[in-house]
Amino acid sequence: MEGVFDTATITFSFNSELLKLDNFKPCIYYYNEDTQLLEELPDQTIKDNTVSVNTTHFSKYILLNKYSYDEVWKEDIRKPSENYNNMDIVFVVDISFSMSYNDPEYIRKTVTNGFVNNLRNGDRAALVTFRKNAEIKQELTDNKNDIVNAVNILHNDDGYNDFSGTNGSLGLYTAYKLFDDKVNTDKVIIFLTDGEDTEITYDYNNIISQAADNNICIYTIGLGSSIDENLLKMIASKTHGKYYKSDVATDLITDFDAIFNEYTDYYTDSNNDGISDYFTALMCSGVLVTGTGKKLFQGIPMSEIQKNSDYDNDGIKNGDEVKVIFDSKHKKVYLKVISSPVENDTDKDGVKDNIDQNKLKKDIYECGDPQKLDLKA
Ligand SMILES: [Ca+2]
Ligand SMILES: [Ca+2]
Ligand SMILES: [Ca+2]
Ligand SMILES: [Ca+2]
Repeated sequence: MEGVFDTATITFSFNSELLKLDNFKPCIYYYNEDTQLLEELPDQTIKDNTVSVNTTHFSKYILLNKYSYDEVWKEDIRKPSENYNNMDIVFVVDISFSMSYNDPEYIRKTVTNGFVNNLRNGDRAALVTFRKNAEIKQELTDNKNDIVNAVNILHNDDGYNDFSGTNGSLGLYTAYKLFDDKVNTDKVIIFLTDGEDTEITYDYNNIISQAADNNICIYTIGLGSSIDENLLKMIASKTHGKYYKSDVATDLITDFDAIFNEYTDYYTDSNNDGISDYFTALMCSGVLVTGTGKKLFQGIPMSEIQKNSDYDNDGIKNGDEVKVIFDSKHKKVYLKVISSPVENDTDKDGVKDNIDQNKLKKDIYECGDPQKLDLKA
């Protein structure tokens, strides 16, 4: 396009049959070449089978079904760590009276201690309990014995005193306040409760946004049948954690195992390719995708990827071809592509990736699945 413009109107047309579908909402996105993400343009007008929008910048635009694109980003993915170093973890444990019948055997203690005993050197843990009040039973420490001792002496409320009740918000807030500014440390909370709050001291939305802003990842576990599932799911998804439901106390064993395995995979890079096992698994299952929604390792068994560090054998490690990125503006964890980790000549120009100065020359690679559409201004 020649000349200088202040604004222009872009209009896309689409097959009007699509409007008969339930989950169809046409939406124009701008392809940001720096971040490789698609950005939804504001103030779009849909009329019959066309979508129009005014824009001030000229680049690549694409028309997509908003429902499908949003669907791609539905799953909870932990943010990539700055480095693979240490973790601070706070266990927040419900000791309200109802726990005396929901977890009479104190399986809470066994699973918490199991987790603590398997932490790596340099990791720190803390323990907070809550009922109507919240108590710090152990501040962050790398001394596993101190944590285990604190866990061993916790006991349930008797149901008939000034502190009887459930105030998860206070427990969570107390845990949040325990983190200091130790650098290069991942911050995690495991929040276990068996009931809806009888009292709410702190607004959950505030706690969630503060936790998210400070890169604190919260795993939530709901035990039994009187939990507020929607709340627990929301806390987890907005902080890049995960929600688990334990129907009975023995389910806590599986749930804590799952969280522990995720923790291990998050820090382990078995094939030394610069991508941790946690993210590799998400790439293979098609959950972790590029900014335009392209699935890079999908269909390839994880065992194949893990055999060596350079899947396509072009002399560049997988992790030097794609980077796991967190974009704070759009709150998305995605893959930024330098070159394809599954093709040794990404742009098919006859020059292999390891010596190609312009690996994405044809410039269409990133827009694999949602195909690029021409600007019609
Ligand atoms: Ca790896
Ligand atoms: Ca490679
Ligand atoms: Ca390659
Ligand atoms: Ca090439």
